[in-house]
Formats: sequence, structure tokens, C-alpha cells
Amino acid sequence: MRKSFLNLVKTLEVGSRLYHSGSNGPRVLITGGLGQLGTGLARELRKLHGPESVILSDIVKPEAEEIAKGPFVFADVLDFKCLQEIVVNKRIDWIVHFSALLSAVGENNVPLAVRVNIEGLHNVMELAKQYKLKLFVPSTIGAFGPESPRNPTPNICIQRPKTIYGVSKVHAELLGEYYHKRFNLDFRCLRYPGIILYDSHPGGGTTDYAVQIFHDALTTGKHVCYLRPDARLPMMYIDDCLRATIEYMMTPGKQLTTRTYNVHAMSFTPEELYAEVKKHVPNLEIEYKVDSRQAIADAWPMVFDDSSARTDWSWKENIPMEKLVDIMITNLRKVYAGDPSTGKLDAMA
Ligand code: AKB
Repeated sequence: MRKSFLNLVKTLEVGSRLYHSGSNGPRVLITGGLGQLGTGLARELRKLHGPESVILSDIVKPEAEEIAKGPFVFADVLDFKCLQEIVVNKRIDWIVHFSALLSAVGENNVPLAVRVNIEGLHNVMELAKQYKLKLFVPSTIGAFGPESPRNPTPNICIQRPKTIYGVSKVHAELLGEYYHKRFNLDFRCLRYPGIILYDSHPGGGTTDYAVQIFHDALTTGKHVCYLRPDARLPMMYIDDCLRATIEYMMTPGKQLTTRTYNVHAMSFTPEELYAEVKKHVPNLEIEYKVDSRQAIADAWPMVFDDSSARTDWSWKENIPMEKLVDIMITNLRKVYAGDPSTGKLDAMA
């Protein structure tokens, strides 16, 4: 039977220890914490375990209001000692390793992507092993390639990604699973689809047109799309992504049949998204100027088969496409009208 999210959060297993929600919850370090996902995950975990339970870290200077919400520290994932000091001094139990260059920016700076996505991963994995931490590393639809089945893409199939981002993510999946088997590291990995959210700007991904179109709809009234109208990709609203991450992290290890899971919510093309956004903004125009990101999308899954996640830890999305579009438009209207309840947009990544 599917446990409710609230019941699930009451008791959670971290390694061999049991934590109860409230101030005794796990102490979590989030790397790359000021990117698209970190602040949202910190907010949700802090609701469960208190403001002090999550330490956001980044090399970027945070806004004053971010500091007001809970602890923030400088952490460069390339500096093992710096990470080690935080883990020891702050008594960290979990690391959520969000620090990474995404697909499109990775192609523009391969040496940096190798350092951040691969060397940075080695540092957190070694630390997690040494200090017996639970480690979450996100993977992605980008971990697949043209040889993989695309509709649907199963949890286990051939993976020959053609971007440095994809290569680094397959490396993370395999190394994490190896450390789990060899050293009993509690490694957990979800393959995210394109994530859509309104309180931060796109961060250099191939799926980011599906965020940008909302901003354009409410500002210039015209979206220039770098993908073809029929480029179908899996997508997910941020709330489902954060809930999937927390539910998965809290699932007792003995329920898991693997350590890397596909998670799916919806799948659409630019043409379909445009039609849905137009229902809210009838004058929106779209022009297609296809660039190198189309080749990346061409090799990625169109639909994810996430039956393993559904079976093993009862994953189920809550937000379908129509609802996602409604949420995005409603909230971005408030953001552009300067409504303080919606918060500020994060700076362009
Ligand atoms: C990207 O487009 O690079 C990311 C992803 C799907 O991992 N959003």
C-alpha cells in the first residue's frame, strides 16, 4: 500500500540509524545549493527537520534573504579539505550533490565540466564513504544516448551518451553503485527529466526552452525556440522533483532493488507546450531557430519508463502538463507584478 508522504516523513532510515522528524532529523549538506534545485530542496527539508537541519553551500554569493532562511557556507566541490571540514564541523549525515554543469554549458566548457562533474563527484563520494553518509547524486535523461531505446527508455538499457554531461552522469551512476556494493555506501540516484520551475532562471540545459517560454510569454510575447516543434522530451514540475527526491531518500534501503531510478511525470514537444501556454496568453508567438541543442535532444529519451520507482518506493507524479502550465503562468504573473509572496527570481545561472 502507498504510504502517505506525511507518514513517510515521520520515520526515516539513514544508514543503520533511525531519525524522527523534528530537530533530530538528518543534517544535510547541499552542494551547488544556489542552483535551480538546491534552495527548493532546502526549503522542503527545513520544513520537515527545522531550519538548522540543512546547510546550503555554493561558490556563489547568496542573497541576504537566502541567509535568513538557514545556514549557508562557502564550499568548492573541488576542494576535498573544505568539504571535509564542513562534514566534520557541522556533523553532516546526508550529502545532496547538486553541483554540476548541465548539458549545453558543459559542451561549451568541457574541461570545467570534467572538473566539476567528475572530480567534484569523486570528492563527495570519498567523503560519503569515509564518514558513512547517505549520498544523493542526481542523474538525468541526458545519461542516455542515440543507441538507447527512446520511447520508452527502460531503467536498465544501453547508455552511450554523447555529451560530457551525460558521460559524467553515467560515471556517477556506475561509481555510486560500485561504492554501494563494494563499501556499503548508501548511494541514491534519480534520473531527472527536464525540471520546470518559476523562481529561478534556466541554467544552461537543453530542456530549458520549457522554462524560458513562460518568461517570454509574460514579457516580450515572443519565444524563439532552439528545438524543433516535434522534439519530445520528458519533463517534470519542481514540486514533483523535490518530493521524489525526499521520498526516495527516506525509503528504507531494503526496499530498493537498484540505486539508480528513472522518474517520469509527463512528456511533451515545444509545439504542444506552446499550444497549452497560448490558452493563457493567446497573443504569444513562437519562432523556431534550431541550434546545436537539437542534436543533444535527438539522442535523449522521449518517454521514461519509471516502473521500477513506482514498484519499489511507490513513486507517482502529482502534476500533469495542464496544471504545470497553470502554476507557471499564475506564479510568474505575480513575480513580474512584483508580488513579494512569490519571492525574487534567482540571478541568471
Ligand atoms: C539539461 O537539459 O541539461 C538538464 C537535464 C535534462 O538534465 N535539464
